[in-house]
Amino acid sequence: MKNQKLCATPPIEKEDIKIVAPKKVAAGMPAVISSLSHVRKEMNLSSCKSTLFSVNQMSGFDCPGCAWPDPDDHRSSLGEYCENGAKAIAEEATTKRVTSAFFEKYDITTLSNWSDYKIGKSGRLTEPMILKAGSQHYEPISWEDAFNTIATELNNCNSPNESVFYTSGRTSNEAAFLYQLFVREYGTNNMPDCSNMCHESSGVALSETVGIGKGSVKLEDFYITDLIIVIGQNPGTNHPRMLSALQKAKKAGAKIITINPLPETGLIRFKHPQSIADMAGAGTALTDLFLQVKINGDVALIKAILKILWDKEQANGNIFDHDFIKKSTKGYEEFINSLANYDLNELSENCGVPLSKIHEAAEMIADSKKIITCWAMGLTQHKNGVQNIKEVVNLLLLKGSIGIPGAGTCPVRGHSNVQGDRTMGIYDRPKKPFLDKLESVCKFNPPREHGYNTVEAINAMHDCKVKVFFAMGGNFLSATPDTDYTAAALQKCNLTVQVSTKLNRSHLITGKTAIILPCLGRTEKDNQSSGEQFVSVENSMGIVHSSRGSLPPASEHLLSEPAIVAKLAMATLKNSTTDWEALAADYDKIRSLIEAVIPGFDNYNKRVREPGGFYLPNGARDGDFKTSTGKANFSVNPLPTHDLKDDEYIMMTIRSHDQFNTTIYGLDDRYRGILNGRRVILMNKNDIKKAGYKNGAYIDLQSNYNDVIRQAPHFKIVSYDIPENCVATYFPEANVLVPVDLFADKSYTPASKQVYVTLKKSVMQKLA
Ligand SMILES: Nc1nc2c(c(=O)[nH]1)N[C@H]1C(S)=C(S)[C@@H](COP(=O)(O)OP(=O)(O)OC[C@H]3O[C@@H](n4cnc5c(=O)[nH]c(N)nc54)[C@H](O)[C@@H]3O)O[C@H]1N2
Ligand SMILES: Nc1nc2c(c(=O)[nH]1)N[C@H]1C(S)=C(S)[C@@H](COP(=O)(O)OP(=O)(O)OC[C@H]3O[C@@H](n4cnc5c(=O)[nH]c(N)nc54)[C@H](O)[C@@H]3O)O[C@H]1N2
Ligand SMILES: [Mo]
Repeated sequence: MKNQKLCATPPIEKEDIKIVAPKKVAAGMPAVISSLSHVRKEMNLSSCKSTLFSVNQMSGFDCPGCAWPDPDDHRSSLGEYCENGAKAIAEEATTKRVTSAFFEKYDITTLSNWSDYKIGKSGRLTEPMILKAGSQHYEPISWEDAFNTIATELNNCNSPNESVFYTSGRTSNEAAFLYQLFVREYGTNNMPDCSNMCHESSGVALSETVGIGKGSVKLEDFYITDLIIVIGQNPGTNHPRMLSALQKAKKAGAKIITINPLPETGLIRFKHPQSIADMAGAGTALTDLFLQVKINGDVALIKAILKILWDKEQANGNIFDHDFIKKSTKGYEEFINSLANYDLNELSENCGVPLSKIHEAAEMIADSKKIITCWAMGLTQHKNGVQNIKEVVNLLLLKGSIGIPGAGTCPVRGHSNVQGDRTMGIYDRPKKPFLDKLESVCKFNPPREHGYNTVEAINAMHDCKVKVFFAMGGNFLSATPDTDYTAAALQKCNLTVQVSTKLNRSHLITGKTAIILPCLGRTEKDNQSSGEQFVSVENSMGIVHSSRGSLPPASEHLLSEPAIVAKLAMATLKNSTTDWEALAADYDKIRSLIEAVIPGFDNYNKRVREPGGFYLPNGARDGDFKTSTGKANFSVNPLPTHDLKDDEYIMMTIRSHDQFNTTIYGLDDRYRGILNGRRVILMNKNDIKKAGYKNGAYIDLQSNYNDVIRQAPHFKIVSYDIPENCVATYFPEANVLVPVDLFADKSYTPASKQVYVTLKKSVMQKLA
């Protein structure tokens, strides 16, 4: 098409969105049918059988979907199956290919005007490609030339800090460790990662309060707990295998409280796709009490619950665990006194949950000794994301519900190895003990000053302080906030490099020169000169286990991520003390190095070969809180306030059922009943009426933050069961509205769940 412009944001397309009633039960037969149809479209039958049957088996590969753990004991013969896991596998194991002929045919402007769905469906990348300065077409480049081009550009920087090395959370422990070693030998800590946009708020809050930035529970704790609180998380879509754990917990007598602005189907009722009884019957009701909180009303809601508990404690005693509070915590007095500053009715008004329901929740909590709290992006991606989580910790500490079996913190991670990547040292603010160890074992002086996190990296690029941007996986452009600003930032770099499995928008909005380095995925065999290799990953509960692919690689030209890092290091570093070639040839050698540097990996090579892997040490799990005070810390967290103007709404950007972050599997959000399109805005029916719109009308969205106006046109209004003044759109379509300077205090996590927006009637109504 003529006159097209390079398009950084998902383009508006002709669409025919259909709205039906939200589903009342999750999984069951429709989930099986949906996943099989994805698998059939992408894979051939024999590879489909061998992959789906070996996913998450003790000797198979780790599902590239989410980070929910596998059962320690029994695993079903059909793989630890889940609908969205199957889609993630089909996406990677697709038989479609992006070859050099593809890039000859399509220029980057044309491709950038495709939807993310269409871009992703192009297939697997097959050979290294370069986009030369000023060119519209990628062309093939040899691996050697690619590494030399990158090395030259890196060595031309005035300082190593003029380059940025991003990581996305699918990268294995072995690749991540080598990658950070290379980056630090090169000389910078500029290692932003997807975790900065994800659970960084959890890491900061948990480190300060309980001394470890990870969750404290094991899967088996779910089966002996009294109460599970699921807050700010949609497991039915994003962690479907968690529903089987919730179902098992319910059958063992646990109660479940759900706290969410939306009545998410997965939390209401569930049919286990591997249980014949479930499939034939009505399934299991999961949630006992649903608290429909306003967006960012969680601190108000928890404070209200805490106040009621405190009243009960004063009246009857026996509600708080005073032995635990005395022995293991700090800051109780100050915290409990701070509750007097709040009025129960005001808190109820503030969070949008009626007092009667808050009393019910408090009653359930009062009656429970062992409580597990699960959360995800609904808590972390707020200005007060860190404080949201600290308030959750306050509740657990009062009840003594941490460091004992059946109780504790459960931040449910996103990417399958995002937790492991951080353990391996992918961090812009590495701790001194880690750097000291790296220095003594690897014999070089690692940089000591902090590097850029994701938000800082975008700003630095925008300020022309960065010449080279290198990404180990992910889709930086589309995952980050403020898409137009980030696009401009990336375009100021001399060189952008993406190590990727699939084509995405970050390959199209680039620095002056761009390189694609195609790599092996999880599902594929990894042969190195010493023989076939496997990698290892750490799941959400701190279990490290192996992952071994079984499919032939998508192309003979692919390299593994560890091999890519090693070859880049050899091309770049002049006097490296590391034997890169040996490490890439035999991953056991990488694991030995990890064992020497990182605590908890003793006998790594032996233990990772044991079925199911091994647990990493976790102080909070054992009641040993390694904080600055040596105790678990209560905290006083202010109530966030929202001064919405009459025409303003607070918007959360969420995932549909048919996507993995920026990878769009399909156009249906089946559970929410939104089919065949993604440019929708979920809105309360009273708000629609008040604003003078009709359900189904098209509006343009605008956010105005610090006097910068950001726009996203053409969203269809969908009347939905969401609190008044709150609206929801999908990520990444609405990322263009998320201000780069609106992020959580301390963690820098972009506040993508709390963007103020206004609506305007769209000049374009339905596109014909
Ligand atoms: N299939 C699939 N699986 C995935 C992913 C995927 O995209 N697709 N992504 C992976 C990744 S990286 C991650 S981090 C996780 C994300 O998993 P989730 O955090 O479950 O994902 P979101 O869609 O961002 O959902 C946030 C939930 O929080 C609610 N919420 C939003 N704001 C608030 C609030 O202020 N308070 C409360 N209480 N709730 C709120 C929303 O209604 C929604 O139910 O999933 C991982 N797994
Ligand atoms: N508005 C808004 N923005 C958000 C969020 C939100 O809720 N709202 N969520 C945030 C969260 S929680 C996260 S984690 C980030 C995600 O940010 P990213 O991790 O950067 O994004 P993904 O979409 O997961 O990355 C997908 C790409 O990874 C590549 N890939 C897949 N598998 C592999 C592999 O094995 N190796 C390599 N090298 N590449 C691979 C493919 O090319 C694919 O296109 O987005 C964040 N952005
Ligand atoms: Mo995430």
